[in-house]
Amino acid sequence: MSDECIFCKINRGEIPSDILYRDEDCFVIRDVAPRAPVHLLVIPTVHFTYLSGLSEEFQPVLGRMFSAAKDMAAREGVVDSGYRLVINQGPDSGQEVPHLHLHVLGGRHLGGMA
Ligand code: DGP
Repeated sequence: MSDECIFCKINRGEIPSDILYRDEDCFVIRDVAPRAPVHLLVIPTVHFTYLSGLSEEFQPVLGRMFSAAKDMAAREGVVDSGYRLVINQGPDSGQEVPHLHLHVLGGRHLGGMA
């Protein structure tokens, strides 16, 4: 946990947010500035910024995040139309929040990769 991290504050309930899904490893919210009709964030409850900071014992957390993303895509009805999973890492990616998270984007044609 980080005292100042927005996503840790949401996890602790200090910033109100609709939690769409939660398990022991991660939770899911809607992005505050959606770039597609479906734009969810899958966020690990453990605070770390980069995949490179993830020790081996936390690797199952990544599996749980991808599983949550898949399940949420189904709940949002975008499995057949397709969706995109994005993890931004560091300045060149445009990462704004320094707490690892998985974007789930869908509901429109997303175009090519940047
Ligand atoms: P990234 O650029 O990968 O770090 O994406 C961070 C995303 O987090 C960005 O799309 C906006 C979203 N975001 C930032 N603050 C909040 C917040 O307080 N609530 C919610 N729901 N989303 C937030």
